Amino acid sequence: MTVYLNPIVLITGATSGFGLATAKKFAQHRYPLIITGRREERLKALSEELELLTDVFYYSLDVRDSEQVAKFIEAIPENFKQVSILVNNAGLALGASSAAEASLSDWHTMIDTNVTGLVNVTHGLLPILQEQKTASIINLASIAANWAYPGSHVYGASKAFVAQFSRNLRSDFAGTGVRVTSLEPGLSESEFSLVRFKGDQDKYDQIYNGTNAIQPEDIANIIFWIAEQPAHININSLEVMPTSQAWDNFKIVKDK
Ligand code: NDP
Ligand code: 8X3
Repeated sequence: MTVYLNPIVLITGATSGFGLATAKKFAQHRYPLIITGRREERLKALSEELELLTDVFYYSLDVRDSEQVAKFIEAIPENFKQVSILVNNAGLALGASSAAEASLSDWHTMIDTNVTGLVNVTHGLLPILQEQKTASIINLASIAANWAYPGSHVYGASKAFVAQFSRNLRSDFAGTGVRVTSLEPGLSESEFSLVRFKGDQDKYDQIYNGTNAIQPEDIANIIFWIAEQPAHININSLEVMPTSQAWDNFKIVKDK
């Protein structure tokens, strides 16, 4: 059985955006990879590409389904089992209209994916992570965890869960080798906003055109940097925006 010298990295949502770029980044540095997502054909293609650089195990799964997650963890081959870097990245936003017009099913999907899915994977992996001398859990939260904006309702709240869950895990694992980070990006270009706007390219362009937004490779570099910190350092949270994004005034509305 191959025993790897580099830490084994597990990435959820590796079929696009941040997860895909992060898989490529770790592969360039020869870290063995476990990549997941629902779109199997993309996982297969990515695995074939990255196998030129490192060993890859891919597995198609829906993080919302705790039974699928448990089966997946059981199915990890022995030589990939000792995962020490978990990138909890799978997630999505659906809709950006006011809460009054939002669909309940979209709200459920965001909670099921961003909250339940992340919890499913984390809980399943914890026994393995705790066995490692040093382990990292890097959770993708968002600036929406920290700042309110119209149309963020359940998405922002689901990411606030991720940020607070990360801090709470830190408390539980203080003094152990398990490190936990809440990574909180702002405006970034990926399939994220196409998913959010249900494929509406015009809405996507209205937001991103001319903004010089964060790119998936920027986030991959940051994730790699977090994972590479010396064992006694824990990056608790890291909020990152493109220079073209900043806060605005509080909204003041007149009485009707
Ligand atoms: P993408 O839409 O490009 O990627 C999302 C990934 O999540 C895909 O690989 C998708 O794979 C996976 N995914 C979604 N639902 C599920 C599911 N039920 N089960 C398994 N995998 C799933 O978006 P980003 O790369 O931009 O987003 C990655 C993370 O970063 C998300 O958590 C997002 O909320 C967060 N984020 C994004 C920001 C942005 O502006 N882009 C900013 C801040 C945070 P598949 O469809 O194949 O299952
Ligand atoms: C995504 C960033 O600003 O669209 O998490 O909420 S934002």
